[in-house]
Amino acid sequence: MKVLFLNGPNLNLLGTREPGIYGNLTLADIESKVRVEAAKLKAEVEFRQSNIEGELVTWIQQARGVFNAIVLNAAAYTHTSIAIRDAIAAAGVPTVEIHLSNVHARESFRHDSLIAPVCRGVIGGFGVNSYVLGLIAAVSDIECGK
Ligand code: CA2
Repeated sequence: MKVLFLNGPNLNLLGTREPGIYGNLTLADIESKVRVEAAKLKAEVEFRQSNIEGELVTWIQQARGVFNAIVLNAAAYTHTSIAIRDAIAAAGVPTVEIHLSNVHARESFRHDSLIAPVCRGVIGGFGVNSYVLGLIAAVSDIECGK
């Protein structure tokens, strides 16, 4: 079971700014917590982050046949990117959309997700636990589909 975690723009700044919204943990701290859960689930995880939409699109395309699932925090591209939506649909790799914050409790422009319709489901609002829950959802979803 191989799960690819993809992180979108500005998530490299986690732990350095806006702790009130996104918490104090860095992306490396989050990855460590996910790896603890992955070991329990006997899943292999890979973590990547990019500020570039096209790089995320390429990684989604390349995941086909290599990863069993993608857990994706597309950050602001969640609300804007038809290219990422099309890549998820084309790759056919089951994808879980995640968010640190509860986007529905924030500005209205964050309420819509262009990628949610092509994802298996959406988890948000639980901070670092959204990542851990995303992994659990991805692994159990794949196991159920076997
Ligand atoms: O809540 C989430 O995980 C988001 O995907 C985060 C995105 C935001 O655009 C989405 O609406 C919800 C923003 C990520 C920016 O991360 C920062 C981290 C530290 C300091 C500044 C930005």
